[in-house]
Amino acid sequence: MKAVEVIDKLKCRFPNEPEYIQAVEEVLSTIEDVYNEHPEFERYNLIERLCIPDRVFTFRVSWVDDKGNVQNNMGYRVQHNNAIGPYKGGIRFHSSVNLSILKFLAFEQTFKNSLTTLAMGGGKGGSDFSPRGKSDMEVMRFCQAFITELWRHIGPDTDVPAGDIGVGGREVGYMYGMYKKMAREFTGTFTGKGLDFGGSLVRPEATGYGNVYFLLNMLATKGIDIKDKKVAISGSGNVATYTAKKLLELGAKVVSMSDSNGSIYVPEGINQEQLDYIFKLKNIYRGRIKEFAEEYDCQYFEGERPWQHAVCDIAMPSATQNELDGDDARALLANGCFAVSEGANMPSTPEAIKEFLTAKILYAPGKAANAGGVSVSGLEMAQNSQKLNWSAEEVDAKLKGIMAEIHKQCTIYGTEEDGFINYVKGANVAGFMKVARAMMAQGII
Ligand code: NDP
Ligand code: 2IT
Repeated sequence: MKAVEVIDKLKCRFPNEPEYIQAVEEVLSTIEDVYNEHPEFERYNLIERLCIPDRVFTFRVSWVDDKGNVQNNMGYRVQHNNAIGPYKGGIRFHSSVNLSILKFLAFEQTFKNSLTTLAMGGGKGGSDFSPRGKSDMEVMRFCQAFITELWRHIGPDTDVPAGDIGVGGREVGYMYGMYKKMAREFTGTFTGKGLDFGGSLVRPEATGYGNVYFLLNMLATKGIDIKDKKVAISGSGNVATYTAKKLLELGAKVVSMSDSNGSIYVPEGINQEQLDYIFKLKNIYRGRIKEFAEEYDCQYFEGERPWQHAVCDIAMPSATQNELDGDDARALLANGCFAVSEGANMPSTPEAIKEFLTAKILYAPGKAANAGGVSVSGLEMAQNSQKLNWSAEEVDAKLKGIMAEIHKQCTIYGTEEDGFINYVKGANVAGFMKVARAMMAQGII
């Protein structure tokens, strides 16, 4: 396999899907050598079968807003690969959602889920519907309309959706309710459910906590303590807020958070009361991060991300894809940043990744660092199958164990001659090998 040739062919076939091509390019460039050590992979044209999703569902979602107007959105589900388990991955509701973004996310999810050690294939879905500014009833009607189309394609052993940007506990609850009604069954077809109806303890916290656990594993390779380290986080949603919560617990200083309108900068680090305010602001009042700056009289950078102005030791991008570019990476490095651990999926552009790898800092790609969320989703599926609930301590201990195992796999496949751990290569090769072995064993299907 020549990675450039595969990519060129994909570009011709899918000319309007830049994020999908970007994600595939990143993986293929790092697995090319390992792939070519296995001529049997090439005989089975494994690479194309792994890059192109098994199937994609596209549908119209029609719903009625509070004024009585009929609204139409697009709905999608990408079932990418189920070689090692049922399709598994979140649902994203955001105005920017399109097929390219969901195909990149489903592709990434396949490798991420492989790394988790659990039996989950990769998928992703969503809509260009934005819950922001909508009433509860509008969100409910939209979720119900979305599921009346999607329900026939999902199931506890077929495809198990969960949350992502714009989809939290409220949206999962509404979607699960409608699914249950249509399918006439109460099974673990969604994860991230409420605790009263099959949800797992620690699932809301899992992505943020898991990212901090992964970071601790990385820091341990250099004997660095997290205490008093300055951390810049982007976003102020599910992943960002629980990342901040765990960091505060461990004595680190969270100096920045953001939303799509701008970022706050608190050089001395936000305190617990201020973090509680952000939780309420984002989850109850659904307000903007600017209101934090007004409440606590701190610096606010309208329309800017944290990377250029927040002086930090560690960066944890936790908002969205391509939110940290080459200039941002150079600014972070110039300010002394020595670790980047990605909460979001593909937040760093290829140019930024190159900067981090050239500088040989600790750099963890999302598919390794943010795998804690889907891992606890896997644990939720296991609890649902057994009709049992595990304690928070039990789930948290398993999460820590899984993140340590993912870190170990990255070091096995990513350690270079001089001892530098290339986590990008490590995660891609480890994730790929398991899926590849399973696909080979199952024949051409
Ligand atoms: P939320 O919807 O809870 O929060 C998203 C945050 O990112 C908000 O602060 C939002 O700001 C900001 N954001 C979203 N889109 C943009 C944009 N285009 N530009 C700037 N800021 C933006 O989502 P999550 O916290 O769940 O997800 C964040 C990231 O983590 C995503 O990349 C997701 O794929 C990834 N992830 C999530 C997991 C999970 O379990 N939830 C698991 C693994 C990864 P605003 O409010 O202004 O829109
Ligand atoms: O990107 C992700 O891993 C998620 N949004 C979580 C997926 C899941 O199924 O829990």
